[in-house]
Amino acid sequence: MTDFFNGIPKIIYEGQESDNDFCFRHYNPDEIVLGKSLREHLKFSVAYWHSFAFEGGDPFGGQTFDRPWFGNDMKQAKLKADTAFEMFNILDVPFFCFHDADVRPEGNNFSENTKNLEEIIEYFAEKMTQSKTKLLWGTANLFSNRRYMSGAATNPDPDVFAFSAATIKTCLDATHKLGGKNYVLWGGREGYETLLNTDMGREREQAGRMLQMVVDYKHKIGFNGTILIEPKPQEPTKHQYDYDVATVYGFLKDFNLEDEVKVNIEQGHAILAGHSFEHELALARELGIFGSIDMNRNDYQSGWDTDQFPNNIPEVTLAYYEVLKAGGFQNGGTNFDSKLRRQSLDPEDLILSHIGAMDVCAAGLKAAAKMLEDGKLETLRNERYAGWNTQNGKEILNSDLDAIYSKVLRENINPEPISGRQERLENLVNRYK
Ligand SMILES: [Mn+2]
Repeated sequence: MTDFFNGIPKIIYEGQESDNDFCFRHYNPDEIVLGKSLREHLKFSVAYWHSFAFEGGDPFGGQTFDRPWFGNDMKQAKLKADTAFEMFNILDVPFFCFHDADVRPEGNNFSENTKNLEEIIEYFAEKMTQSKTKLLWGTANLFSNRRYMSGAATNPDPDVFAFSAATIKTCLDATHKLGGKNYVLWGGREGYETLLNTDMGREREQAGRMLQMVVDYKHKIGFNGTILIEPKPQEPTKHQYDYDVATVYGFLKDFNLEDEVKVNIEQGHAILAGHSFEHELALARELGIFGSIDMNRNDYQSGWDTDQFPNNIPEVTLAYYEVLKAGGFQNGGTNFDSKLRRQSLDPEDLILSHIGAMDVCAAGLKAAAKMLEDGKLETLRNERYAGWNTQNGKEILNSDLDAIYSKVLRENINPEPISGRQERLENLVNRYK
């Protein structure tokens, strides 16, 4: 046992009447909603990078947090793992996620990185035999080290592509060994800073080829998890090739990967792309590529990817409404890609941030479930399209311009506009709590 979370009890559900800061008010993991427990619906996951590797830096200054595991040796990496698994236990979260660079010391070359990763993965494997917390997904950090400054798969230098591909192999192996449910590719530097030095067509081809290799390797080793791409439009790059769900779908179709790869959708990235979270989730569901979510929120004034913990129940409700309509998570889950503000220095801040986020998500999911069960919203939506279910609607879709032209003349078709009833629907949605 470390003494980092000294005095903080295991967090249990006490309900909305409780006055205790260290309890759940909405998240009762055993509560059954739509035939499934909240634990199974929400599939919460702690993000290793934000909770244990983030030092508190922002564009104006560096480290504010002072954690006993900060440093670059194996002893500290193991202390970090000990503390992480203690937090998983305090929160009773079913999952966690990591990048290679979050968990192992940085080596001087590829073989040192690999040796360090293998040693810490061995340590994780041992810890996981004593823990209820499983791996939601693993990934490779192909963006922080200076070698990736011009991209990983999309780098103009083939040797960087090779280093990246070899690193992904080690991270897929690690994810497979730990029984991960998914493997994520987030192309933090797969884009460009200026078109003046960029061959966009070639870089896109490289990204497609890398993804094909990842999918081939997944099948080769018998990894049953899902391969996920995480869309993000830009920042710090000017442009990323995996801009949003629609762009990623076009990319997957282009490289014949639409049946192999799904998306991991982040609230903050959806906002950066000029969409709402529910837009991205609904589109992924309609396209059949919904995989998992990175739950967080962006600050709506500062306008950049602030990765804050979610705290807005009505927003989260609309997101889980789309998740439930997709049939819920299969391999995916709710990963808190959320970090403390740099002034939140105390160990208890790490716990309280997750308690609040888990409660907000639970309240949102319960409201979404009521909305879906009640069916009023879906009924009103279906009514709006009812014409398409008639013989007339079907005939129009199966017709051609000439025949439709004759029909409009013959039947003197002269449509009357019908209200979209937006305010009525907004009032309705706000009734569910
Ligand atoms: Mn983000």
